[in-house]
Amino acid sequence: MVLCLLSLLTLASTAQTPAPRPPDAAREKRLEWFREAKYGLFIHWGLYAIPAGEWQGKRSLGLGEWIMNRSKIPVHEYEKLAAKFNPVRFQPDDWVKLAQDAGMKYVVITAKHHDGFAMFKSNVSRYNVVDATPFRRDVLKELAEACARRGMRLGFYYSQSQDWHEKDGAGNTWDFGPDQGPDGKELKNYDNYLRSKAEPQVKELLSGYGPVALIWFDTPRMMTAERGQRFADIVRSIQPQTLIDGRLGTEGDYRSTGDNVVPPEASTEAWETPATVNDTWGFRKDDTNWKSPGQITFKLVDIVSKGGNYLLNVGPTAEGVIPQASQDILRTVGRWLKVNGEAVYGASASPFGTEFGEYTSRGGKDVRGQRLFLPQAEWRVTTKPGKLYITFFSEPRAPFEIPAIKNRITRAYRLADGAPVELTRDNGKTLLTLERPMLDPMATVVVVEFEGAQVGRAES
Ligand code: FHN
Repeated sequence: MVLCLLSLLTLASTAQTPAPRPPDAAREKRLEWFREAKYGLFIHWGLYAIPAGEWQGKRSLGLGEWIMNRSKIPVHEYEKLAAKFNPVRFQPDDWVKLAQDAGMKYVVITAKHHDGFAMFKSNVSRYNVVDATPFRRDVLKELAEACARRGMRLGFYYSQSQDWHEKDGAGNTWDFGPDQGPDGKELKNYDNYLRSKAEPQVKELLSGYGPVALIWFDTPRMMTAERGQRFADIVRSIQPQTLIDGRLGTEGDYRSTGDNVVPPEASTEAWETPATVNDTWGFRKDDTNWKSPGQITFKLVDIVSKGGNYLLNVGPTAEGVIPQASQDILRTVGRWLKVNGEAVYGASASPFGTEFGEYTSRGGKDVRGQRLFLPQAEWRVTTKPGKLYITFFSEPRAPFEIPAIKNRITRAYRLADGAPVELTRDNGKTLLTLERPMLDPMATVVVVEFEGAQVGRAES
């Protein structure tokens, strides 16, 4: 509990609410499905699943997919993993089915992570799953086909800047020296890497795998506006409807927060939090620090109540199996969503905000030197025309006071079973009395209906 509160504290306090961007009709159109979807499955899968956090008998600390960097593995050694990559238990339909059972509406898989290995057949580099492994199957093609069969949107993660396999890519300092000198001068022929590998591979992804929901760029090192624009132009010219995330290095379609960071306030701008179920993205055999279904449900509703999307990660093993613990957690949340999804999909942010918590008035700073935010986690609110969805994560003090609104409240009921919830009015306040114990101790949603479509805040 203390740990949970601490992590909420740090996460909530790191994000800054950016200035809103000018409206852009074409972008808003592209974003329609994304704003409705709210919840997606991230998949980090690559050669790093083989060492799974251990190199030459030694535990390699950090994220599973960073093992090449953390253990300073030379390219000629790391490359040998490709000859061992044979995930015979890979069942793309099962993966998509898991996402569906979990209530997720889109899938994003690592097409190429920082290690430079392509999980798809590429004509640009033979360092790919078809040409360099005994498996010889185009993983992305099979997943794209399974997604098409099951009506699931699919996006690709592509590490545009860091490529530790290439002498001119960013990030591999142990084989190829630093990317930049102390004065910032570039020491590698970075544009050579971009033009000969990254840009053509992004073209391949947009040309050979059907409709691509989004490209998830990451860690934009040395990404000048001009370089970023080259990628944006590729995306727009091949698939104009494909979304670009917030980590290209130039403006994307939506804002990506830091990893596992949930901002303290709501925003009308489209945004997404990428997050882990345990601590790593790529599989590590020693990482069993799973978040509970209740924690995941809270994070999902918290994010939606602030106007964002939740992209939650799994890290399949080298055999092609998504760890059972993460499957179980995701499916438990999925069962909750089956009953309570109306409060999530297509729902808008809270009109209130007081329930998120508050900045400390004592001038405290968090570990990053930013104003300290003290989050509250008892309840969250999402909205649709004529309705407020109040999700309780712990039993409210009876009676619960609905924050003041101008609209007349007409009725209240539990979303899960439609049972009426008692409403009383007292001195201009509207109070809810929720039966105890709460119907679902993990999270119980009460729908409050009001007159008119949009809620108007009133002075309390
Ligand atoms: O370095 C990567 C990391 O491995 C992982 O892919 C995450 C996912 O958001 N992105 C980078 C760190 O922010």
